[in-house]
Amino acid sequence: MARVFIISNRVAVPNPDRGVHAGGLEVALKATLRRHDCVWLGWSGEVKPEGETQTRTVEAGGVTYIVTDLTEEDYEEYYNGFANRVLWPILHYRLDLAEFTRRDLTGYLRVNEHFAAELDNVLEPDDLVWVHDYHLLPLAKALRQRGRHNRIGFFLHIPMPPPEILTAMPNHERLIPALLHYDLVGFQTDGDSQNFARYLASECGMPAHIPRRIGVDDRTMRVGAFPVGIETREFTRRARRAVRSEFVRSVRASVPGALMLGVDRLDYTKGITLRLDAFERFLMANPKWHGKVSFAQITPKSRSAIHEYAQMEREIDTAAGRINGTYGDVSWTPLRYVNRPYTRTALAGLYRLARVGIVTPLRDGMNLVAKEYVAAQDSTDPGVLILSRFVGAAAEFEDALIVNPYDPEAVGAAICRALEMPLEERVERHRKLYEALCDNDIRHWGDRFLTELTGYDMTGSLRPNSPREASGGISVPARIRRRSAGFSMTASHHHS
Ligand code: GDG
Repeated sequence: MARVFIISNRVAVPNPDRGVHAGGLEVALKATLRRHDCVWLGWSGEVKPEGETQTRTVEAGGVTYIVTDLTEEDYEEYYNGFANRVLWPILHYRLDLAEFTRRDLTGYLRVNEHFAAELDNVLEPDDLVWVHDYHLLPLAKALRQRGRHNRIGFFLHIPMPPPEILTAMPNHERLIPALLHYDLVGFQTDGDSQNFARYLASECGMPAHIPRRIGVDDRTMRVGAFPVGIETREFTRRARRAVRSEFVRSVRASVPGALMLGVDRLDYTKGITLRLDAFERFLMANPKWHGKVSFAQITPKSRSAIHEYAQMEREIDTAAGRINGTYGDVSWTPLRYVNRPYTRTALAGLYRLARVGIVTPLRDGMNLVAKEYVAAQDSTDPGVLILSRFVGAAAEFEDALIVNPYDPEAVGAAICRALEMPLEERVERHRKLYEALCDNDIRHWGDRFLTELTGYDMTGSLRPNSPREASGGISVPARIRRRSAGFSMTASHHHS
């Protein structure tokens, strides 16, 4: 039977010693891993001296995991270098933070070749390949160069900026057109798909309108939006249970008045400094709320090896100290800023406790925190979501309080509006947001992508011998169908 190969930078090998943390991709792929015969290949997370790296195969829970170590050079050039110092900032529209070196690009291409070689050792001709995220843009090209004709799909979890930004990336012409080697390229939103189409038009001579079919070559490449969701009902149940826990009770007892909550990896894309600025302006403009609202910002550290992150850490620390110093009282700490991670259950309980969820990234592919916050609410007395217009989730969440994160005064005013919103309006907004969540549950995400990739109905198990037309087989929620301006094109290999 054909297998589904999932390829990503990190691989979530189940490990009882690892505790309760489930990686985001693991949750997103749970249904796919359960329903199909899957092999998951990627970096082991270990860095070894040259000559000591290994590739290991582990079987667990019906899934085969193939994990490979990186050398110190790989880790510096591919991961910390090109992926996180060039692609991450540029795809998040931050040209000012990109630090390009040829050496890092070479490392990035080398690790992609290494992944392709590992895959080439084990791939059968009818296996499907599903590649994830910006670390592995050129992987299909590397596989095609090894003579592989498998169906290969790619999903980008982070934003695809417009060509005006993308073309400022040194060597973009080597990397972005390499995506034409995939059979299907998926993005979080239609906006991202359209940005990619505009790049293909301006840089690869493809027609400027979103085409159904162009070119004359033998392979059709399709592009579409596959917005990532969460396990909605499971998360609601978890939050309902968690809010009764000892931990959440003790937090509730310690907060005088309402709680506002932010949860983000410590990353400059998340807009935390401007969010603190907004909170400060809210406090300045609304003395009546002093002593009656506390803002908890949970921010586990990430990528501390990159100096932009260390600098941002210092900025946030300074702002946090200033806010508490200026507005705090012995009996009231306006801001609780913490860097430690919490369990998923503790987070679910805190979301449910919070009267306001504040999600104000400057740019984000989707943002699952916004979705988790909505799922966690009590529908009879829900909290209010303040949401940046620049996250993928905003396309599905029109009923949140949508804000421009670059305008701290407006965000400050939204905080006040959220805190004072009448019950009836909160219930109505939450009802619509919850409906949007259920329309796009993560359980269907993998199946939608794989169905589109193969043209078979992939909602059950793999049936490679009974092809059905994709249009008859895909089960796409109406809301997504309306929004999905997918398109196909016939790719010519000479573009890359
Ligand atoms: C990328 C894209 C896209 C956070 N703190 C803790 C914790 N978390 C969990 C959250 C959420 C996840 O991490 C974060 O997901 P996001 O979507 O918000 O952001 P990224 O990590 O940047 O993810 C993003 C996503 O990929 C999926 O495609 O939505 O746009 O940037 O689930 O709950 N989990 C635990 N403790 C914490 O302290 N257990």
